Amino acid sequence: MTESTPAPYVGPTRVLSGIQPSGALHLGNYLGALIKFVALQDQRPYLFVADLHAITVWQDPAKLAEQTREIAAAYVAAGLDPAKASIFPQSAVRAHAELGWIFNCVARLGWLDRMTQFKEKSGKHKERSSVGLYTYPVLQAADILVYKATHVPVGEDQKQHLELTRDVAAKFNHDFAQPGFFPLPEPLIQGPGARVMSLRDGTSKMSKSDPSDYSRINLTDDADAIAQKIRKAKTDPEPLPDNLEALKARPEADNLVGIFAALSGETKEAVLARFSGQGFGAFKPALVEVAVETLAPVGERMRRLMQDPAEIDRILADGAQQASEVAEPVLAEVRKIVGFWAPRGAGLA
Ligand code: AQP
Repeated sequence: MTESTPAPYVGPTRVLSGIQPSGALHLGNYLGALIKFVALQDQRPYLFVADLHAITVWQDPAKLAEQTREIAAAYVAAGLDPAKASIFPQSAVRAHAELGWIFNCVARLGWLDRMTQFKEKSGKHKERSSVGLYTYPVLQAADILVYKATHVPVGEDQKQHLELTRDVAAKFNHDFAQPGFFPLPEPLIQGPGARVMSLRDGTSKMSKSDPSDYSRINLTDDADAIAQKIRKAKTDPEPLPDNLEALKARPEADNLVGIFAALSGETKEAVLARFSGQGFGAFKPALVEVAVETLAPVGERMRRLMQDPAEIDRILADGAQQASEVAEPVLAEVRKIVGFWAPRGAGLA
């Protein structure tokens, strides 16, 4: 990639992230993203519902708006306060899409060719995938940079996309001779919940699109469903070890220990210190307890919120207004930097 002019970004710290309304949220989304959003809410984060990203694969138009409300409800149910966090649909702030196009002309094909998520999602049918799925990381760069966001809490699967965002920012700053115009945003990934794996296969990511419902715990699962899925989770016959190194060759055990640690706010070492020498017959009931205690109330709040769609719409509309107030001036600056036409004498905003 092109070297950027090394000039620091001088601007406020700004936190931003999003989740796609492409299906039921699961424990991976909760631990990898939602609880981090809540922990950062005093920084007044911008949190969007990524509907433009969701349509990179087919979404039923009759359901998309409802799915969007569901993600907004999950944000609030997880503990986000709309008075602190701006919660909004991505498509309601048009500046994302416009900056996305400009960034399509900044990003290089070679960068996108390296994106592993496209390879995974397109599978054997690359030619039949949408162009949007391919350029998804470029729109993601626009989502972030249109707010000049500096910090992006995400799960580990998004690390490569965040690197691309930094490359886009650096190349834009360099090509248009605007050192420090865009920040190079930092991903916030750390923690035992950064990569939650399937309950059926410790080597694949817990995912909305996994055909097996037993591979994931959905945020809307009730206590019985959570307990049953954990009881049926794949494990091995060995007792838990007393060190992390010994977990490495046991992906399913490693995953359950990581989930326990993330749910209880402990380190994996602390969990092992408590359970080493014990088998899954003892560990799973303890995991059920902490999972039900944490997740069941979130699901319950989500169901209650979904009964008041007008309130969710109000939150989304207010959030979109707040987000536009930040994004529009940045886009206006970008349009000027790129050299787009504007009436003579027109100001920036
Ligand atoms: N398994 C996971 N562990 C930790 N974090 C995860 N995230 C997703 N899966 C895990 C994080 O959740 C946020 C929102 O993800 P998304 O909905 O935008 O898209 P995704 O990563 O594509 O989610 P899925 O479940 O894997 O959906 P499908 O199956 O449709 O591809 C992101 O911060 C992500 O890192």
